[in-house]
Amino acid sequence: MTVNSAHDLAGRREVVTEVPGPRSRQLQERRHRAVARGVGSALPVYVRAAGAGLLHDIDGNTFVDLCSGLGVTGVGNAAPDVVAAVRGQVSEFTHTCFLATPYEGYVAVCEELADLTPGDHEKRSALFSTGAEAVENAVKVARAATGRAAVVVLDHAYHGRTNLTLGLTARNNPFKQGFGPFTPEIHRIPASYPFRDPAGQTGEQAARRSLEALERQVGGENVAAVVLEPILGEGGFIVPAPGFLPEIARWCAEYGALLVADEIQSGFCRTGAWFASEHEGVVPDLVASAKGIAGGLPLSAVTGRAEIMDAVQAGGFGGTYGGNPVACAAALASIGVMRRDDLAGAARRIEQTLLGRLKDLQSRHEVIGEVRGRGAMIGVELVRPGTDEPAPELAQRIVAACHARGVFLLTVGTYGNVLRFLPPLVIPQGLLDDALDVLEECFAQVAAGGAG
Ligand code: PLZ
Repeated sequence: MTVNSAHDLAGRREVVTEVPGPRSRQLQERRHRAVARGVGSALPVYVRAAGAGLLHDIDGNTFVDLCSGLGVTGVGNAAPDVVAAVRGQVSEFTHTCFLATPYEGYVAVCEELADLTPGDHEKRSALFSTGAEAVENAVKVARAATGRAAVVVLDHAYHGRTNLTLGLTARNNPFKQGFGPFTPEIHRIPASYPFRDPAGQTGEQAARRSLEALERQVGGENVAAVVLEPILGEGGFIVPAPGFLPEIARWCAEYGALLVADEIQSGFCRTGAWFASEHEGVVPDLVASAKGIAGGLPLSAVTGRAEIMDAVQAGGFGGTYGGNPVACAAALASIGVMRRDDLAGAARRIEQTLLGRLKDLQSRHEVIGEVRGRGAMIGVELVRPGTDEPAPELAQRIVAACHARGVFLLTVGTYGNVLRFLPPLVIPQGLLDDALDVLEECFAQVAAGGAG
């Protein structure tokens, strides 16, 4: 590969200034005068370059990346194949609008989606730019195809920040506060949250309890779709108890409601399979994907059964940028890398390393309530010792201590108390091991009462 990209920058974790460093702090001041307060940044170090598991900032610090730009750069940042495909495409044409004059890349991405998403039935796809747009369009499809209005979502769900998807999202602050009213006919049912559910409750029991309430309150025959994340992402990397997803799928089939899997964060090899629904053999009617699909370029999709997707009238889908040619080229290159380098296998290896090391850490620290997740999507839920009370301040202290030492990870979860491990799937083993060594030090330091 002749392309030069930051992907291949040799490097290791290195902190040479305070974090954030002086240049980042200067930029941060500039930012405060220009960028709206509502837009946050978890770690305000300004990035200069990024590669396969490393973030290089403008102060000369290098961080191990356990975030992947919120689960986007699974193939790595500036991945050489993606860079080459994007360069090739931008020099041919940057945009026509598929609604005006089409191009092959769009069709090819939809063919890949038909091939890769669960189920071997005939499928159709429509492309958009953001995850929220994909979810929003999946709801449109479900309503058009069923002629019903009600949409059912889970507690702890996150589906986006547009008005409809905020309505679907569970958490009020900071996502929804002040932004309502939201659209009607959204109904929320309890999720399966094994760490917090009654001991011994099976996934099927959790689903039955939620669905019985739904039948009483809404009526199964009024439900257009159940929209769910097969692994709850922003809600805290919650893996439902086995049997929960299959029971919801069974119920949807019984009532003629559609099962919409929001695989925006869990899709494209992230959990050790192409899509997380596969772990329980669930075949959703519609799949929303985004994030990992295109190596950092904005692209999203709704993929589903041909007859359901085609219930939408000609011209019923659109958007100026949906399926932009540069984003499609990036997606085709990213999918090629995932296939060629077996990144689902890579995610399973990351899972082994993370679960092994983190469960070992759990055996030594009472504040670790649960270690959970699949593939390269692993969460560590922190609690006050001897209880299941969330410990968000502790999570913040651990994360701050990691940042100061050059390991970039975030917290996640409804209660803000889950450490979030979401590394690029191509992260070298050495970097992952190093980041976990640092994490152990941070736990020891924080446990000993040290400052972050
Ligand atoms: N569905 C499952 O994880 C995006 C949110 C970042 P967009 N998650 C990151 C933030 O705080 O805004 C997400 C997701 C799931 C939908 C979305 C929305 O995708 O591309 O951010 O619109």
